[in-house]
Amino acid sequence: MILPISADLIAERNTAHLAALEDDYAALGRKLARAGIDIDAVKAKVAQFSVAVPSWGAGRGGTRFAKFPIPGEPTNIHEKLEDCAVIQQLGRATPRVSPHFPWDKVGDYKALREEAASLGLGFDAVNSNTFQDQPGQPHTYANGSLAAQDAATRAQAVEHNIECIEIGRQLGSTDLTVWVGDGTNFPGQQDLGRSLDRYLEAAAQIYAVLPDDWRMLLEHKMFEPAFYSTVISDWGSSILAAQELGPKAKCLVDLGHHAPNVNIEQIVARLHRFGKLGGFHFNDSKYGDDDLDSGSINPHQLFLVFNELVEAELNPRDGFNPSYMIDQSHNVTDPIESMLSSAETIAQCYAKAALVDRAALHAAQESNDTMMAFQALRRAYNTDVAPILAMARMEAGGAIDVLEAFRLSQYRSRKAQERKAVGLGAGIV
Ligand code: RM4
Ligand code: MN
Ligand code: MN
Repeated sequence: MILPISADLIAERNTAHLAALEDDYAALGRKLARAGIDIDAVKAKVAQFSVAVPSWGAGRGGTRFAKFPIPGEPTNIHEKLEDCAVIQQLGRATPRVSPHFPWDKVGDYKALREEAASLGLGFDAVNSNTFQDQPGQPHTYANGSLAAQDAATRAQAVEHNIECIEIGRQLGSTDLTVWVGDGTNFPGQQDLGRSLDRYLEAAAQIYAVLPDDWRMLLEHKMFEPAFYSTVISDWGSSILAAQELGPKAKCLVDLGHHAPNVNIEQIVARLHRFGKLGGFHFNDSKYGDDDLDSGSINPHQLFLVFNELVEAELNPRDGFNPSYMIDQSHNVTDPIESMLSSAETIAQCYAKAALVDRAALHAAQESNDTMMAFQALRRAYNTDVAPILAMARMEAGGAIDVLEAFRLSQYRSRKAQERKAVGLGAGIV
């Protein structure tokens, strides 16, 4: 396996940081031991935690107004895989890539799978795209896809999802994530009940061909591109649809897809209660589906979400095995740096949630001791777990200081010499 960053560079920088890391790790280990926690056990948990990266996240994102590409940005799935390999090589928490079709379309998927494997990567959930028209496509998605009034448009959208399953089988995926842009911009534009009927009927056709060991992940979103209503607007619509479709249909929660201030950790708990939590898309936001870097605005919310995910892990229902993915749009940073930093933040929140003294929390909850229940969470949240992550990363072959190693490698400027420039324009990717 030939990885993109020099192993010597990583080893040299790790040697320089090792004494300080060992010191910090030992100090934290003593502190945790006083609370009855074995730091090596927490490190072992963190070492097996992973989150997928989206192939499209490797490119610079944009807004409706503009996109500002950087030199050396990837222009196709092969270059995106190479960038994802950098993230995994340095950070060791992102071994899988989630592809999006037709953005990542190639002629030979067996070869693509081998190419990914040669870079130390596998594939995660496949994402279908029926929110954009493609050149030469017979029917437009201007008025929706799975919920469109036009039967031929719906059939085309179903067909595309079935093709995604077929591609995913070749890539080794076992999840199909379905997010549709269907909805309306005007009251009265569509019948709210009938559009859901059409969605359910079309989704059932996809579900009918889903392999036995696959899941169909329904991703809700309350707005954008439609601003008055969306067909799968919230977790309620999502779970109803998933329940109607069957056991292989689950709900996927994207942090940015709710009204402001919605209690997302409670949604996680609710979906889990009914065995329907299938996946999670991590990002952060100030206003809506901003797709900012995870934990950059509200790290406490991310921790509280993980607190519920860890509770769910300890009380599994219906084979709890959520698919975790970063879903961000990197408009002003180098996407590799953002994903390195985000994967670390996400794993930190997981580690903090794993530190929560569950016995103390549950006892306080049982006795209505609100302050001590809150303190059980606060103690974990206030613990700086960075040495645990860095140690786990280093032991797995990654870099103690991921951003430093990335910058020293000059990877991006090397790619700027090799890769052709990406086009200008607006858009999400
Ligand atoms: C949507 C949603 C989907 C993602 C697209 C690009 O808002 O988050 O998960 O595939 O954006
Ligand atoms: Mn998403
Ligand atoms: Mn989104």
